[in-house]
Amino acid sequence: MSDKSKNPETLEKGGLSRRSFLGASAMTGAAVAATAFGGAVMTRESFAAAAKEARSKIEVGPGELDEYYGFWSGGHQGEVRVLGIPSMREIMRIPVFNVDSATGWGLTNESKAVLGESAKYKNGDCHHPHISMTDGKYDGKYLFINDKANTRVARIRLDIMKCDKILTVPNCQAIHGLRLQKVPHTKYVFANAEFVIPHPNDGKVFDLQDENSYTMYNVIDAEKMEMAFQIIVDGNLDNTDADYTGRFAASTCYNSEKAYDLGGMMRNERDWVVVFDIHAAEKAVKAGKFITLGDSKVPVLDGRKKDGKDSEFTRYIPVPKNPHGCNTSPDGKYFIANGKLSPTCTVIAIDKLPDLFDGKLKDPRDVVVAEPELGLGPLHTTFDGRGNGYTTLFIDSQLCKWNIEDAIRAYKGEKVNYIRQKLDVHYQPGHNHASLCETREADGKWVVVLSKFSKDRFLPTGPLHPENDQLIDISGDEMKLMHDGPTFAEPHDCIMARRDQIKTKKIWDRNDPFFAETVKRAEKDGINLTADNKVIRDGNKVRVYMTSMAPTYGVNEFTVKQGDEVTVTITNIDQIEDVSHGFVMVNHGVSMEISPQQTSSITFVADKPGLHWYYCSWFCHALHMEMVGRMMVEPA
Ligand code: RUQ
Ligand code: CUA
Ligand code: CA
Repeated sequence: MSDKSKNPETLEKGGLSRRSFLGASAMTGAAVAATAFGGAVMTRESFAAAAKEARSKIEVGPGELDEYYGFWSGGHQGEVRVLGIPSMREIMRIPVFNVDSATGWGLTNESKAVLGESAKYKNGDCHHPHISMTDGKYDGKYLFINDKANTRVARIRLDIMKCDKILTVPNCQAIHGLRLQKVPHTKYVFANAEFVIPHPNDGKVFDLQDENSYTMYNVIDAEKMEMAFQIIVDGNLDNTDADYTGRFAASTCYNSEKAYDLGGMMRNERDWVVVFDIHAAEKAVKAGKFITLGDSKVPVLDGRKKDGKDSEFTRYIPVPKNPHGCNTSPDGKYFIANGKLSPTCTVIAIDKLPDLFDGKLKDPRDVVVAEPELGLGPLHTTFDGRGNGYTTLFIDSQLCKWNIEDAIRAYKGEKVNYIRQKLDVHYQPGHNHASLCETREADGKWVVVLSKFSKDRFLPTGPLHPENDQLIDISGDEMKLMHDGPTFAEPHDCIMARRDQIKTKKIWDRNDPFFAETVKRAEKDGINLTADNKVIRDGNKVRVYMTSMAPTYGVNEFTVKQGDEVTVTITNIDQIEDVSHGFVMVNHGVSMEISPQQTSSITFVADKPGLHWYYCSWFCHALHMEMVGRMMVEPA
């Protein structure tokens, strides 16, 4: 990196060509810093100095810690990744909707209990990770994320960084947009079901225009991870966000046409943002004004227009063609809908919404206070807490910084330029996310732009390329590109919290609910998990209980009969931070993690006679290789 930044090849006589500009900024972001020099001829020295400055800002030296936690959606890979910002180093992975070979997620009994019914699905598609809040600030308790592929919402406990609840949303297909209630605290998770489906979906009706074909806004009790209620809407639902009063949430709809194909979905010049009055919806549920669908007991409210009349809890605000992102400004004033097929963003004043619901404002467009033209393909907007929006322009491959109050003045007819800067990003950006931008504490330090294409930015990896998550410094007047971060299988979105906002456990608590069911089962077998090493036979079910302590298992051999169903339960009695053990039964598809003071269990069928080794898969000791045992299977 340092060699390249000094390479005169990246400089051309009289300034930088666009091509070399890309090459140089790929390395350090120095070329972007160079734009501040107003096209002046740069010397090799000034170029190197700018590059050095950029590097020093993102460098987190050996032994130093990052300032922010970043939680990255793993896209259709199904997991969540933990990164440090600004280094962009990946610190950890949290399996959620995927099967994970290292930790045994999707294989162990504890993880299967979390996955429930949906354990049968081996795939997921996460988009939107969001951290729970109290009073509009991250409280560091949970992270929630959607699964578009199998219509689920998952919760991750941030103290242990494990998924502890997964809910399959009933009566719907494809959870896409997901956000949390910010105020007074995250009582609800709001989740958009994207696709319109017939109700009941029993194969008798396939017509999307049928009045019983619709999709729903899902309100989930965040603590119980159970459905609170659902709201039927007109059109479909894309992204959503909530306000800072606790009363309103808004969602974009790109398919007001209820069409089934591209041409149809682009027919209307305007689609809409639907605003939900959550308090009014709660009231309607209390008053019993709901229906239920099929065997589901979840209250379902009808938020569609009837004969041109709005429901008590929804309003539809027309906005230009096929909007995508929906973002609340951190001052709590605006919902911003991103135009996608229109070069504009629509700014909705949240303080005008009560009048719209009360009927004092007749035209729903009266709540729109600005519609700035930003560039081609606006997808998502993030904020610096200093009054600026940063909108990704998918088609232009740019990040556009603009001033919200100036855009409002321009909408009123004043001659003001609201655009502050456009920065090239690489390439085709989707989401972007600024540090703490979803909270009252938006601090305007970093923006990550999640680019969908990386083309030539990394060493080639064959036809499939990584995505490129670019780190941009927004602390000054100029945005400066700092880092290119390759990522796998489309993270879509990420979130950053200050490191002091996330408090993690060093080792497991023996009373942790994560393995409480396993502890109960052991108690029934009369086992003290931290002391006993025992094999219990129960017909053709064999339960092997053992401890682990580096570098040995409490049980180093056991015998079963071919065809027995074997459950191995291991309690890691090591107390030392970072001494995790693993358990792998060779040729049985069995693998799991057992971290200090954790109990993990896994069940399999001993279907092959003979001797089968098991071993510790997590390097735990100088004698880690010797941490082994044997399962003897007697032929049936
Ligand atoms: S969406 S690239 Cu799945 Cu968040 Cu906009
Ligand atoms: Cu225990 Cu390696
Ligand atoms: Ca449309």
